[in-house]
Amino acid sequence: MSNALSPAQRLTQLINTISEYNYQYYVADNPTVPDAEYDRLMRELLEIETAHPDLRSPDSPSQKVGGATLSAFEQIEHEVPMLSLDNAFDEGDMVAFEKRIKDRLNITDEISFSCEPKLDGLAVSILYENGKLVRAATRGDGRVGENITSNVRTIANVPLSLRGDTYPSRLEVRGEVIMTRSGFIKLNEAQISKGKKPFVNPRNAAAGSLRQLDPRITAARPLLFYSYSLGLVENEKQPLDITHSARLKQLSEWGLPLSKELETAQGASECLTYFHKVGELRSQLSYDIDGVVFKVDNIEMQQALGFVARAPRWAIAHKFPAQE
Ligand code: 5U1
Repeated sequence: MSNALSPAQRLTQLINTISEYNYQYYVADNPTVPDAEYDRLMRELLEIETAHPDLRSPDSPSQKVGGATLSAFEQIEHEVPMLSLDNAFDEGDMVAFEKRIKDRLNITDEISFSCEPKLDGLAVSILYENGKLVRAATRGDGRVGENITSNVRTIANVPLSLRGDTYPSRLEVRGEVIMTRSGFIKLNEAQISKGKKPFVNPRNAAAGSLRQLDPRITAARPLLFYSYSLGLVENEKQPLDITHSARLKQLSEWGLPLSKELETAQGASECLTYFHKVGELRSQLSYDIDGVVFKVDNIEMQQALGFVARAPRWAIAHKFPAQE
């Protein structure tokens, strides 16, 4: 009997291998394959798909190039609203934030916070059903956003399929789409050389790139996505962790990218240390940030604290002074 794989079998093998390399590169920050080998596998995959178009699947890495042009963006109602954040501008605001939480929960113990950079991009919600990316939407007004699925599918570090088999059957992941500073500079050089108007900053460039009706244009733009929370969760196969920080870590195990600067801190004083540390790092990061976000790490405490208007009582954005 021959050991040769059928085109369908080889294609499945290539999709799995390339998806794993993408995970190692974008999420685990541990590139495991030389570019030349990656390109060779990608070429082989494209050759099989060209020879057997019926075998082309929507989760193939080849589908990152962008599909058909849209005539308009459809409106999508978020099943779980996308919230915004209250701001803190100084140490006093942070101390008052912690005090409000302790008073409301009637506790004196130190609160554990998840500490995250506040990426200066566009908030996006991505829905996975049975591990497959089925929909992505902008935040819009928090209740209704725009369907930008075709564009989000082209973002290099957004997995089209989740890893493993422990993810809930419906899982919504929220985060920020950004353009790196180096990608922004290159894009603007290309804009200028084509006689086009340059973008004002990476945030505007990311926003403009996501609002393209032709996903092939989005695919050519250097966008990245970083997760910061969960939205809708249905039919968990295993209970979700009881802390926000562990839930984020779980997202990365399912293949979703996280920013590297995530930490936890005890109390407002450690939060302020994190604020100053990330402030020092700010100019060296590959993307723009406009502050840091602190979230009560314990999910039960988050639930007990609830919301005021559209902002949770359990989170705050500590903004950096505006930069040129
Ligand atoms: N890092 C981070 N950015 N950010 C923005 N976390 C985070 N959380 C947000 C927003 C609007 O909203 C929470 C209420 C989920």
